[in-house]
Amino acid sequence: METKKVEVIQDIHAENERIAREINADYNRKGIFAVNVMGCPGAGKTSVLKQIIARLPGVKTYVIEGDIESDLDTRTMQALGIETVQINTGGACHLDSPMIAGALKNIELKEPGILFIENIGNLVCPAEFEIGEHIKLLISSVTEGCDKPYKYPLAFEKADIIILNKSDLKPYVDFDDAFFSSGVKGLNPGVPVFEVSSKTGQGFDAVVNWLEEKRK
Ligand SMILES: Nc1nc2c(ncn2[C@@H]2O[C@H](COP(=O)(O)OP(=O)(O)OP(=O)(O)O)[C@@H](O)[C@H]2O)c(=O)[nH]1
Ligand SMILES: [Mg+2]
Repeated sequence: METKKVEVIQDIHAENERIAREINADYNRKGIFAVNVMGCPGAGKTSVLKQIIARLPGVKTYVIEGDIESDLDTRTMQALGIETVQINTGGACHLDSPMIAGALKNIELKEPGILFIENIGNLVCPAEFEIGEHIKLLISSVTEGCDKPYKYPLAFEKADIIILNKSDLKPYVDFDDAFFSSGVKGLNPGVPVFEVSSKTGQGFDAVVNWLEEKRK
């Protein structure tokens, strides 16, 4: 029997974006505002979400936690009474829309509200993949250094809002505010940047006001 080699070339990004559009349309039907939370490992994504959600008592909130392994962050959120589901990628360094579609089978978005999706800790790949979100929230922290916009530009370029976390640690690290700001402005002029501390809660009221305005 003759065998033939068949080459199948798929545009992975195009398929990812097609599914992302379907997910987004479903959110719109349900009155869900979806936030893709990105940042490097340990930037404070989970800590920031705890602070934000605590300031939204009248709003139904849901969380999807993305991690390579473990359900530690999911357990943290569930212990606070927040409806949360876990995605474990088993190695992949970013979430994609098929993964989100799978997770959405495990969480019923019954009431309108906000869905926060904590992406894999990584300052590179998550920015390349749409996952059906309405906005991308990038968390950077002073302990990472002020040069990150220059070295990892895509995440800063694509962000709709940037949170600069761990401001309480500024006295202990060399963080050049002007250098950070001009890096951000060069990539993404006009993006709002909020400086916060998830340890003290400082700066979060302004973040929540911005999110609520954006959701409207
Ligand atoms: N001092 C200080 N520590 C913080 C702040 N935010 C987070 N941390 C600490 O930083 C560490 C990492 O915080 P997480 O919220 O787990 O970070 P993450 O980005 O969710 O981490 P991954 O999910 O592992 O990528 C923890 O020990 C937090 O307590 C902050 O504003 N100030
Ligand atoms: Mg986390």
